[in-house]
Amino acid sequence: MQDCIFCKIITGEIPSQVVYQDEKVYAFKDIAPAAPVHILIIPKKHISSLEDLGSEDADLMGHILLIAAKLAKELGLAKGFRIVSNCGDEGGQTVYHIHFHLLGGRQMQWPPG
Ligand code: DGP
Repeated sequence: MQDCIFCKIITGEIPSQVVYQDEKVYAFKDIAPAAPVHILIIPKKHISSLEDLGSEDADLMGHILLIAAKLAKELGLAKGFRIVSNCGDEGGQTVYHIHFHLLGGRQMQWPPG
């Protein structure tokens, strides 16, 4: 999508620190890390947010979660980690290309802010 910063990151138009990619998924370091490990995992297909998912995206979402667990293992997050997807303004979403935050390397708190 033309004005989407994450679509521009996927194409390389905006630089990023990639940690993983395959034909369907791109994962890169968050520009403003909220934890020692903070990776964003996104589909290469533009989907605005969780509420825009269709049943045809079920395999893609499953794939993303499997990649998240694989990256957590590779990045040494053996003590635990958190996956977050903010949805909509009140959910705290600021970039409208669906993404999953992989956070780890410190004790997480609950409830989140
Ligand atoms: P959210 O607030 O859940 O929509 O998360 C958006 C995240 O995207 C936020 O943690 C900061 C990150 N981000 C925004 N712009 C860029 C960018 O240009 N590069 C990178 N690496 N991350 C970005």
